[in-house]
Amino acid sequence: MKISREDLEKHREAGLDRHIKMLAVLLDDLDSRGINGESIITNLAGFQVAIPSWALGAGATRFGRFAQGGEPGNLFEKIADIAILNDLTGSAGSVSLHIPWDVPKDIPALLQWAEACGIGFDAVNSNTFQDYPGQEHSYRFGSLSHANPRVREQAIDHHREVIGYGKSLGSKSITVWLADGSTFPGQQNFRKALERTQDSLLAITAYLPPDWRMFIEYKPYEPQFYSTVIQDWGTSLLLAEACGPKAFTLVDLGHHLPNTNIEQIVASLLWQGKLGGFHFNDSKYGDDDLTAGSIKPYQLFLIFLEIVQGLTASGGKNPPLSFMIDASHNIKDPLEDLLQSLEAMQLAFAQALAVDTLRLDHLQEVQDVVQVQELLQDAFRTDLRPLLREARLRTGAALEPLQLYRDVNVRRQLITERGMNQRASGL
Ligand SMILES: [Mn+2]
Repeated sequence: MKISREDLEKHREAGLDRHIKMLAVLLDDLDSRGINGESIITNLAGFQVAIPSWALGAGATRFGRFAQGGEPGNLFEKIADIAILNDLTGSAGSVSLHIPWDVPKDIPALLQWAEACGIGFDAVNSNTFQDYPGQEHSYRFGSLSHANPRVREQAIDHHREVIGYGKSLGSKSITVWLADGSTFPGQQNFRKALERTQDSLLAITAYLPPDWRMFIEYKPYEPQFYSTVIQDWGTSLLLAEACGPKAFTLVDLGHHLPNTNIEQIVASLLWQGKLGGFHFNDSKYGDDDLTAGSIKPYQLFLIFLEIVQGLTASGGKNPPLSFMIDASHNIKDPLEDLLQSLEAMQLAFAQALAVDTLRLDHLQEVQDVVQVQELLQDAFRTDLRPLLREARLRTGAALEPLQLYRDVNVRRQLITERGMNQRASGL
């Protein structure tokens, strides 16, 4: 299944008149406020987000799973699904692989297929939070932090293997998220667990190719319920500092305790030049893995504002960021959910770019609390979607990705191709 050139052109033509009118009004309005809409469009057209190989099928909770059919049954079909997202949006040109859920078997064939689909390979992800058939040691009581050196060595070896796959596919980074921790007080020596984790990460860093980066993800709880070894951004930053210039902190929006000021974390990490990237999602209570921007769109805007401002202020000290989605889709069509996440991220990026940063800086200096709020909320409340549509027009994508997805009935076509019962590996 592929979006046909003909369907895409028909769709773009049908919406063009309305789009041109709306864009002209918006550009005029922005111009009168001293905001360069054209430059926002250029930024949006270059904005890229990696799609996780583990989030293309129906997700599940502890209580059940509700598949809708047409799920990709292998990595080739997953890449085909991502190509659909990319053809519709122009902003989803890469996949983030999860090993061993998606072990590439025939690498030359995979590379050829990905290239034909216009999809590249972003960060590879390791997995030591489950045991796999044939594995010698269990990760029941941890992996990189495990008390038994043989378990740690097995986990380090797994990371070397993941980096090896990434190298052969053209990836340039690995994301490490550990489930290591404890579920009961006293179960684990905090200090020793952290020390062992640091040693293991150093061994992995030593194996990284020169042009690679390692992203260290943190999370306060779950699957362990009393402590997590890498519980927060501070712990991740300590480890990234210890591992040197190739190591960075990764912020997953769902990996915080309720009401944490994530935008401030982003600012601090950028200040130190140690922010590697993001896993985007949204949540109400915990690590809910919901559609980006579905619960707290204002927070998403404030995070992007810190990204825009922080990257500029860092003057190249912080390398370009990796934007990835890490979501799970329990009741929505996974591809529709991802389209909504992409749209929300682009919109938040546009809103952040629509803030007059010189004026913001001035208002902050003179402590005009009221006008600061006006300035931020003005950018947030201006409907900037015509800029997104224009960016998509220019990259050859759809004016309204979700509408075209529905109009050509992608899911029904996928079900016809793949059937109802095929199950995608992943969350
Ligand atoms: Mn994540």
